[in-house]
Amino acid sequence: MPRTAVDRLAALLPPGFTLGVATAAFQIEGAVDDDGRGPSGWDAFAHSPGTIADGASPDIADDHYHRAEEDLALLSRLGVDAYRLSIAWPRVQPDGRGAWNEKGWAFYERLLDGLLEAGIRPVVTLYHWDTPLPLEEAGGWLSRETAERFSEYAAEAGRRLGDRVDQWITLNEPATVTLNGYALGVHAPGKQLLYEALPSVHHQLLAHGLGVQALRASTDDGKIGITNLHAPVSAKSWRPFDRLHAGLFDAIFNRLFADPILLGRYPRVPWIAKRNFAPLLDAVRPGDLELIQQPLDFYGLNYYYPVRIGAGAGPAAGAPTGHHRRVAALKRLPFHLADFPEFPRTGFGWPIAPAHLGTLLVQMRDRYGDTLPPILITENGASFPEPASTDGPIDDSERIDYLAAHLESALDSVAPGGPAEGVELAGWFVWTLLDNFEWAAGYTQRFGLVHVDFDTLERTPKASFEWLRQLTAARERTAA
Ligand code: IFM
Repeated sequence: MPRTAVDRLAALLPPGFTLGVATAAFQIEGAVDDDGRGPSGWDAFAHSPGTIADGASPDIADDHYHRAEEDLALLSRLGVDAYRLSIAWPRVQPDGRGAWNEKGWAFYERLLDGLLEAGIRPVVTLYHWDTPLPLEEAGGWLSRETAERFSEYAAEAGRRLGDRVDQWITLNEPATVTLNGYALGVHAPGKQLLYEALPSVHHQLLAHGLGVQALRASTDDGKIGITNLHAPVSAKSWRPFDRLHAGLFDAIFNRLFADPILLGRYPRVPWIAKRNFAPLLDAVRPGDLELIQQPLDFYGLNYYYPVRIGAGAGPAAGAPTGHHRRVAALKRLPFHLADFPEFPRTGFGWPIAPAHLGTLLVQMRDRYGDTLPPILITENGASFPEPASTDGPIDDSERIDYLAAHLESALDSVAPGGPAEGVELAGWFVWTLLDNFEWAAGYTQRFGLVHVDFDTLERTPKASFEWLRQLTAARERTAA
């Protein structure tokens, strides 16, 4: 009998490979005023005029806080090995310092218990961008003190939840926080500081290092890692200035965050921008880099699309891919993101380039060699235009194709004889379970395996949900 595409893909999965789905608290929980939660920098930003594409509010989002049981049932039906969620720091510590909010912790305890009962391993991100507002107002990641506060929060999370968490992720995508939040101002906290945003890199990395130490001291269980966003970067042309700026973007986007963690040093930057990095070096104190380079159990990697860079601000000085605002800082950038006319695009306009995920894994091995822990692809997924409401499953075949092609590219790349042979690829998480509040894009970009009607909050699994369910089931059949 001929094997289906799902069976073929399942047969490629190595034993012990984790199949999971990921979410983030701020994008799904809603209930922003419930049970003692404090406001975050993102609440404040999203309620400022003009920041969110559809002018939407994150206050309800998917109302997951009140519908966690229903969402747990969906996860259970999906048959995934692991679920990556994040804790909203302002829900468990409204001021970002001092008193803990017991009701907030109780919510996460219930959630983790529910996952364990369903046989799903919890993967917990401590920081997925929702800084408690008082900390943001005191400087957020521009202030070294935020790293100290984060380490207290990490210690408490380890103490309370350590016996239930399988894998801890300290921070999610510090690059996005620095670039979109502090350099360009298209995310919270909306600052347009360009290179003056660089201290936020160092303080987040410091928070990571301190957080790893705090978790190791407060819990014996659980593996620990961080999640970085990565993209293979190429130049728009062979012209020296395009290549220099591609190197600069690569240093800023990829190496600035991975090198200190894995190699214990900041990367070299091309001469064109050397002077601009003074604010970063000024933030570094003796011993910091040793602290940042903590031994890790895994390295979380998020991949969505490759990047092509050209010198100069670019004809339209357009917003970063998928962002609606043309903020002033963009016009001052010395480079721009160039098109990929050869690739189809997602709803966000992101190029669909699965082979580049394989390339990225090769790059990680070449750059970091033996210092590279096992890699977990902690996010991979795509948005496509889908209706606001639906009577039945949406046939999101483009998403299925995107997911299958990316998973296959990653597996082929690390397989014996593959170009990234030697990289230990431990798992892959789909972004994301539910359509949700997609940051500055509001509710305009649907990434979910499950459709959410944002008026009724009704959940309807899409065809891609059924595809992932079949993949998890097929793997069990293959193993049997
Ligand atoms: O929704 C985000 C997520 O919060 C972080 N990584 C990228 C996703 C898609 O934009």
